[in-house]
Amino acid sequence: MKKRYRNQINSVWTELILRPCIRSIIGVVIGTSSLAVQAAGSPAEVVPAATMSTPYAERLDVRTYLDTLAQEHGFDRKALTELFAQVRQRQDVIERISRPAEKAWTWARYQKLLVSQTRIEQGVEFWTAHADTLARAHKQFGVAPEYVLAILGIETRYGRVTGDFPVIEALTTLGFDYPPRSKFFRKELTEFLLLAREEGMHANQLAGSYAGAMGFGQFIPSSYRHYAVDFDNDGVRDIWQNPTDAIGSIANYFSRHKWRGEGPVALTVDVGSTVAATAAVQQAINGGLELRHSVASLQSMGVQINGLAPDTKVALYKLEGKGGDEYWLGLHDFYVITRYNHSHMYALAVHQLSQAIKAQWEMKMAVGAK
Ligand SMILES: [Ca+2]
Repeated sequence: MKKRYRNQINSVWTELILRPCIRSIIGVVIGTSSLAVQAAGSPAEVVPAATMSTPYAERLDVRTYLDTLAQEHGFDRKALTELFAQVRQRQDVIERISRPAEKAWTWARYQKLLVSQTRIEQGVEFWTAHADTLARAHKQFGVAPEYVLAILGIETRYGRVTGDFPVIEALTTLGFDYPPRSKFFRKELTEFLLLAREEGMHANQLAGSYAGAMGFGQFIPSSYRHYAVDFDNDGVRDIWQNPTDAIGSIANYFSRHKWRGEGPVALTVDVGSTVAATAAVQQAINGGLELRHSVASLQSMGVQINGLAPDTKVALYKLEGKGGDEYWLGLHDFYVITRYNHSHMYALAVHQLSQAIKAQWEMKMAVGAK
């Protein structure tokens, strides 16, 4: 669980939780990396009443942090005090992050929400509008348009739902008043302040998710700093407003996480009930995101796999689909998708949405060619 927050955080969570008006059905989180922050305590436990009444700029822990920030990164100490004097604690941020994880979500439900016809059609629309940029990203980074689109679709409905929390308030609240993840979020707060300075943006004017994920692809500040690219060469990396930069940045993120762009991403496999019940297969199922198994080793357990080399590295997942249990193999690029959001259901939704968008796009192209 510890590393789950390294990269992306928000995704589906934003849409379900931050914008209940848009997704009115749900008040809970689904199986994305957002789950990582759910673990500890109720809001009442994690926010001592005494800290709530003291403005951040006056709190000793915050002042110490700002001292360090000024020393280590050369920020003007007085400007930091002025900035943080405007930062309010956001109880709603703590409430959202503390909400019980929606562990009960089945794959069938998750899939229905994320791999929807609307999201497929909007993906084709976005492809139509940005075909040249997507083709250029494919050429430069080796990531096919449909995968970039699926990320955009699942994270923010192609830029429609990017979060409206002031990022500095979200990250300060979580960094100082949410002990279970304070170290992580305090680091992201530092990254955010560095990012704003580097990009010439006002730190108190930038919006994102409750957890500080920003823009079309919901990059957290450290991801933004490390992976965002200026894909239209205007001198600014803007993944808030600029779809061209957003496309390049997502493709770059995948590329930097060793996306191959060849061979299968995920495959269904047949696991009979007798085989599924064996101790070896039980142990192999849902055993984390790393590709711990080889095709040969799963075959030796009785899993039916065709068309893959015996030494192919895979992970085996069991999912509760609409027609019953489904077994899936995740391959190399499936693992890469999980670097964006540490969840096998997330990766499978991205993969399936990508394939559906691609199929519809090809159909559209075929009709257009006639
Ligand atoms: Ca740019």
